[in-house]
Amino acid sequence: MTETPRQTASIETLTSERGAGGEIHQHATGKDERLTTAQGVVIADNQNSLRAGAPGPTLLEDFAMREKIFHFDHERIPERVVHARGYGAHGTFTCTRALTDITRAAPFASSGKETEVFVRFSTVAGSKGSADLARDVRGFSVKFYTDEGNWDLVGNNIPVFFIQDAIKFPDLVHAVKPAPDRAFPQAQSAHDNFWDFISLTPEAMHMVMWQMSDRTIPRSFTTMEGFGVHTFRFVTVEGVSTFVKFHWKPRMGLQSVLWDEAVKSNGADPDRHRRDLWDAIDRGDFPEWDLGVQMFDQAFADSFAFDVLDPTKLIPEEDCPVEIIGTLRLDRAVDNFFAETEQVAFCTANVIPGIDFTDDPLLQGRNFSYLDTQLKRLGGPNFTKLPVNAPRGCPVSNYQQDGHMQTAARKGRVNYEPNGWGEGPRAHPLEGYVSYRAPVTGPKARLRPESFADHYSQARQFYISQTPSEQEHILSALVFELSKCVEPAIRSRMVSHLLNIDLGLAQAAADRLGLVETPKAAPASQATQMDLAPAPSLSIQANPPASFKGRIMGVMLSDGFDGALLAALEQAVSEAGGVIRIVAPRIGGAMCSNNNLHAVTDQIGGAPSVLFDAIAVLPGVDDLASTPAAVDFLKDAHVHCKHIGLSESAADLVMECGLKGAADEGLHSLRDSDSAHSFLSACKGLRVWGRETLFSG
Ligand code: HDD
Repeated sequence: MTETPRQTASIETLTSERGAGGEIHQHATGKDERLTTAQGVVIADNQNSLRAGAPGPTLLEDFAMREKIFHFDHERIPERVVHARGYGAHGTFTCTRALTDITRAAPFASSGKETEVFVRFSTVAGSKGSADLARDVRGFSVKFYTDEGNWDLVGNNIPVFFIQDAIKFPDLVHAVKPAPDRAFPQAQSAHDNFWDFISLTPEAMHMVMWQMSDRTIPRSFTTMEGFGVHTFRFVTVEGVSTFVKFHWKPRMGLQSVLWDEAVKSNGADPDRHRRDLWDAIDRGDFPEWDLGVQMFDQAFADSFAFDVLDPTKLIPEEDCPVEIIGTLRLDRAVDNFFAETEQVAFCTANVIPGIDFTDDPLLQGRNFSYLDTQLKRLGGPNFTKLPVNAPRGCPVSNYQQDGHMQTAARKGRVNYEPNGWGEGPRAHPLEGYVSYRAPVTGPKARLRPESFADHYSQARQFYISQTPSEQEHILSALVFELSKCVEPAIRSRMVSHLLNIDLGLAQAAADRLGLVETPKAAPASQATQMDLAPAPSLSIQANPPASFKGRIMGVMLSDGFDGALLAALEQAVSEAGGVIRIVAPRIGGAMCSNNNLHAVTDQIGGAPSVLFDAIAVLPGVDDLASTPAAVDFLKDAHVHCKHIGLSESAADLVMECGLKGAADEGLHSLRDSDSAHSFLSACKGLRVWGRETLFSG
C-alpha cells in the first residue's frame, strides 16, 4: 500500500550528524527542532553511548542513554482484557431532530447542535496485534463530549449479547480467548472451549446466529451498524422517562465480505479495517452514520413479547420504528495512536442528565466493570485528565485530588465540601444529575425472571429473516467452527440447540458435520416459544447500499493497456464516489497504448482481489494469463461473486481462469465510456449472489 500525503508531510528537511568514525549520517527531522532529554537538555549525540575509552564499558553517568532506555522499558500498558485491538477517530455528532420533549440530554437540545465525539471500533477476542478480519463481534464505542459532561455509548455491531447477566462475563471471555494452557487459538471462536461454553448456555443462541452471519466479517468499520444493545432511559427535566434503544446506521449501507475473503484478507492486509478508516478520512471521504432511536413507553414494554431488559433480545424495527435524530461524522484521524486510541477510557456509567440506566442485569454489571478496568489499565485514578478522556464542552470542578500523575491541582486551602470559606464548587439540585425515580421492590435473591426464559424464538426469527444465501453462510460458518472442535459431544450439543431454531439448519449441520446420530432437541421452555414473522430489516443482502460511494475498484492492467478505457473507468468510478487502485506487474508504473506512464498503486503479488469491492481487468501486451497472481486475482473475484469488468484484451486470462462462456449479470465487457458507466451502475449493489450456487457443496 502506498504512503498517504499526510504520512509523508512531516518529512521536512534533511540534517546531518557525525557517526563514531566521523562519517556523516543524514536524518529527516523537523526544521530547527532540537532533540532533548525529558528534562529539556539538548542532546549532542543520539547514536553513541558515553564510554570509558573506545574498547571500554558504558558509563553509569550517561543520563541521556539511561533516561532513553528507562522510558522505552516502560512503554507498554496492559492491553484491554477484551476489545484489545481497536482503532479510533475524532468527529462530530450533529443533532437533526431536537428531543427536548423527551430528554434533557444535551446533544439533542436543538436541531443543528454539534457535539464533539471520539469513536473507537474494535474486535473483541483478539489481542492488540491480531488481524482485523477475524470472525468476531465489533465494538462501536462513542464518547460524546457534551456541554453537560461526557456520555459514553459503548456498543457493538450486534444488537444483542451472549449472556443475560454480567456475572457470566468472565466465563464467556475465558472461553473465547486462547485456552490457558496452550495459548491458542488467537482471535477465534472456532475451538472447543468457546463452543463448549456456548452449547451449555442456551441464552447465547440468538447472538450465535448473528455471530455466524456475515455481520461478524464486515467489509469495514464504515459499513457496519452499531447498537447500544441495552434498553436505556431518556428522561425529561420534569423526570418523565421514555425507554430508548440506540442504533447507528452506516450511510455506506451494510456490507460484509465472504469468509474465504476474510481469511485471505487477513494475510494480504491484516490492518485492512484500520487502513480503510485512516485512508477514508485522509482523502476527505468522511464516514457517516445516522443515529436512530427506538423509543417506547411502559405500555409498549408490557405488551412486547419479550422483556425489554433482556439483552439477548432485540425489538424488531418492524415492531417499533427507528427514528433518525442525528448524524455522526468522523473527520479527524488521531495524532497519536497510543495517546488517544489506546488511552481512551469508555465507561457505560458515564451518562449525562437526560440519560439513565434500566435494570438490565448486564448493564448493571458493566457499570461496575469499566471504571474498574481503567484503573488497572491506565495505572491510577487520574486518567480522566488525559486529553482524550477529559470533558471538552463543560468545566470540571470538584475536590478530587492527588493520586498518581495528578496534573490538575486546585489552588487554595479548600479541598472539602461543605466549607465555610465561601469557596469552591457546590452541588446543584436543579442543574445536576438526578437519577430516574424508578420504584424498586422485591426480595434480595439470586434470580432470573421467567420473562428471560425464551432463548430460541428470536434466534429463529433472525435465521428466517435472512436470504437463502445468508442462511447458507450461517450454516457454513457453523460447520467451519464446529469442525474445529475436537470433542464430538460439543458438536452434538450445538446441533441439539439448532433443532430448536430451524429444523433444516439443524439437519444440514448434522449432515455436514457427519454426526453419527442426530441428537434430541435441547430442553426448551415450550410455554414461551413463539413463531415470529421474519423481520427483513435484519438481513444485509435484502438491504443493499444505494451507491458505490467510498468503495474501491481494483483495476488490474499491464503495459500497453488501453489508456482511453482506463480514463473512462476512472471517470465513472469518481462520479460514483468510489476510489480506484491500479494493480500492475511493476510498482514503478505502467505504460498505456499511447506511451503515457500511469501511476500504479499496488504490485500484483501484494494486492489480491479480496482487497477490492469490484474489479476491472485491462491487460495490455502482457495478457497476464501466465502470471499466477493475476489468475488468482480474477478467479477469486469471480468466486467471491464480485462485479467484474473485462476489456477485450482479457480474453486469454478469462480462458485461463476457466471463465470463457461464463456469463451472468456480474460479468461486464468494457469497451468505452458508456460501458464503464453501466458497469459502475451495476457495482453499486452488493454481490452477484446467484453465482454462489456454482461453488456450493
Ligand atoms: Fe464490554 C470493553 C462493548 C458487555 C466489561 N466492551 C468493551 C468495549 C466495547 C464493549 C465496545 C471496548 C471499549 C473501548 O473501545 O475501549 N461490552 C460491550 C457490549 C456489551 C459488553 C456491547 C454487552 C451488551 N463488557 C460487558 C460485560 C462486562 C464488560 C457484561 C463485564 C461485566 N468491556 C468490559 C471491560 C472492558 C470492555 C472489561 C475491557 C476494556 C475496557 O472495558 O475498557 O471492562
